[in-house]
Amino acid sequence: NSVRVGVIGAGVMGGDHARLFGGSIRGANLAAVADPDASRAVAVAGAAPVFTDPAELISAPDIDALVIASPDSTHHDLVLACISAGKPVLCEKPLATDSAACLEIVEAEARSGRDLVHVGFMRRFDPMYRELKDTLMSGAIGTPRVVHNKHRNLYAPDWFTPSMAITNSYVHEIDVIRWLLDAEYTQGSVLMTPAGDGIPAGDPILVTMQTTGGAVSSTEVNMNAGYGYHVHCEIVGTQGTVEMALPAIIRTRTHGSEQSAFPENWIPRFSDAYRLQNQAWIDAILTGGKMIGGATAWDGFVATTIAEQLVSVANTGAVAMFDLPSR
Ligand code: ISE
Repeated sequence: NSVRVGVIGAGVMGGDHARLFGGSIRGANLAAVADPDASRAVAVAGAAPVFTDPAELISAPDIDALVIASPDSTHHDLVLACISAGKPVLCEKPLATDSAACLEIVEAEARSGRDLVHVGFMRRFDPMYRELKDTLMSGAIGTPRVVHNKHRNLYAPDWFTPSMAITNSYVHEIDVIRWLLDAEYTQGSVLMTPAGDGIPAGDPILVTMQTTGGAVSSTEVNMNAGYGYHVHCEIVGTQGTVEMALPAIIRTRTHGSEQSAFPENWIPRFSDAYRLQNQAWIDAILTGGKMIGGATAWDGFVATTIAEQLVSVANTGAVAMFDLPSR
């Protein structure tokens, strides 16, 4: 019994999902890939057939479940098409580019009466984030007060717009901090840095947030850090702190210096997270149960609605007092 997965989008993420479903996920197989550029689809599809129209892939009778890894602006329509087809969908973040579109998805899924939609907030499955959460929940560091985050990319892709630092990158912290703390956000603000050295204004940014439990967070989102991909989180509690120890799993010493390598992007850093997330998604489909630990459509809505409100104050220096409807 194998779930026949169709992957939509053959870019960096679509390619990685295709590779995972092509052999690393128990109970699933890569059944097709769709991309408007057939040659890109062929490059990641292996022996699986390719489509140029994602709608055809979604409705194909021999496809059981879909992964959406196409550009952010296409997510809304594609997720709705999956719900209409009654097929489980794992959509890369963000769920949609604005909160109203996310809410439409939440409502369409509720009408279907099934848990069809999950969002690829894979950090929830990252062993390092999981250990941070376990340590916090054990009570070892007391009550959490501050969460410090670094979110650094080697360089911004050419299609990146300034607000995407929030809507496409910082959404990860929006999701993972509320998951770590089991709290919601009450207010937030964004500090911008000026343009210089060929890097546009507003890169890096510093985002500060207040949460319902009283803990605050600070996050540097840097799209052009220049040295590698680097995500780090430290939680300060009333009795101690806990943080990610290493950027890499090995350290090399030669010629009087010490080296610890940074990956080029998020795929090596979060490889375990993607694999464990995709496995949990397939396990839930096979058993007909709930996906354990995954982000729901509601979580996708929360992340986008908070991101949207931060973007609206980003250039003003004002504090956003978040408006989050009740579930
Ligand atoms: C990218 O889309 C991701 O999802 C990565 O995890 C994130 O670190 C990066 O900044 C985003 O652009």
